[in-house]
Amino acid sequence: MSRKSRLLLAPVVLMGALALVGAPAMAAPSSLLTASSMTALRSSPVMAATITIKNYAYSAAPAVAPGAKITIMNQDTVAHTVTSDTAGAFDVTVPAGGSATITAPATAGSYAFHCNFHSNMHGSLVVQPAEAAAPAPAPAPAPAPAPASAPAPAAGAATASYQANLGAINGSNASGSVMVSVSGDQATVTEKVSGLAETFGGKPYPHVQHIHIGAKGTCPAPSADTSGDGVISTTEGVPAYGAIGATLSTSGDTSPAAGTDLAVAGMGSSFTYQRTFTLNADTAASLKAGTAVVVVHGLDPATLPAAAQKEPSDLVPSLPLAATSPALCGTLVASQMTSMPGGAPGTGVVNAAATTSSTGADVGMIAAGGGLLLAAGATFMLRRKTGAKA
Ligand SMILES: [Cu+2]
Repeated sequence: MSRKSRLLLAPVVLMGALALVGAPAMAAPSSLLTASSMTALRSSPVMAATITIKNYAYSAAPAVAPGAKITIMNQDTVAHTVTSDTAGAFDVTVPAGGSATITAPATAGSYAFHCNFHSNMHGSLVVQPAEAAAPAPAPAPAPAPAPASAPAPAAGAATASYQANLGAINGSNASGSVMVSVSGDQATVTEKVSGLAETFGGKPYPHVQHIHIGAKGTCPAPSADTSGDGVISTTEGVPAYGAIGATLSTSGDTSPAAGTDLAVAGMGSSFTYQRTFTLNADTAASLKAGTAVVVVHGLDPATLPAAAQKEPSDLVPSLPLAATSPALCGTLVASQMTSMPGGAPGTGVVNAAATTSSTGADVGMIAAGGGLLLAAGATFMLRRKTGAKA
């Protein structure tokens, strides 16, 4: 990457860290919400309103008239969307630090909305006819729409395992495999990747990685490149793999809020990742439904078409498009393995191959996965030893 890119990286890491610190401040906007809701009850609907996004939360908007213009200001360092739960009512992507507008629906009602990238972000918009005698009901703080059988598995529930073969996207030529073992609400993710972009300004290239959820559970086809720039951006892939359900960070937060924190990304062209964390209900449900997709981001800019090399990232505009675009993708499918490394890998591998795949490629992947688990176990032991010494 160029020196310019390197200069840009430092503030983003810093902001990422700040965002991380700020993320738990989700409680703060609730008093604001109440105040605004009351305003909405007392006043007639307005023709223009502003919704501010800060710390991964939407501010409340006053009741608006049908067709009102609503400006959305995004104060976060990552992009968000304002997408109506009712398909087609409104949908806009708001770049990091930027703004966008939507037009209120013509039909009065309370419209719940969410962020396509961050499944924990919800809000609602009340559209009220100007002559309405009775005020519309106060906008409820929109409980998350309960995904089918959403509750996280009870503690002590039987272990379930999922595996994904990670395939190259955007010509990354990378490859990898992932296993997710779920026990109760704890998920242990073991991953091995290779062939990714190696350095970023002379330092190991940060590859943010996530479990994306809640969409088709597929990896985007080349036709997903709706902008025609030759690169499937993270946003363009969302209809296939969905929003971020969990961040496969190396430390700290594993929620969607940590999604673009480069400081906790996988580093370099090849790495082994293993971490156990508490699985949120949405991600647990998506895993069960077969719609959870692992995506590893970050391309070598030199491999992009010339014009696309100059484009900003759709997620973090201060970074180049290459930095956040998908490089690896794979759908997590249930396997028959019932225990993690330490057991007899041979048995589990055979079972998994027999039940989840019908192609030679998949069998090869799962067999490789068995090897990877052993390798990961060894690496993990080594790290612990090193850590104890320090
Ligand atoms: Cu992602």
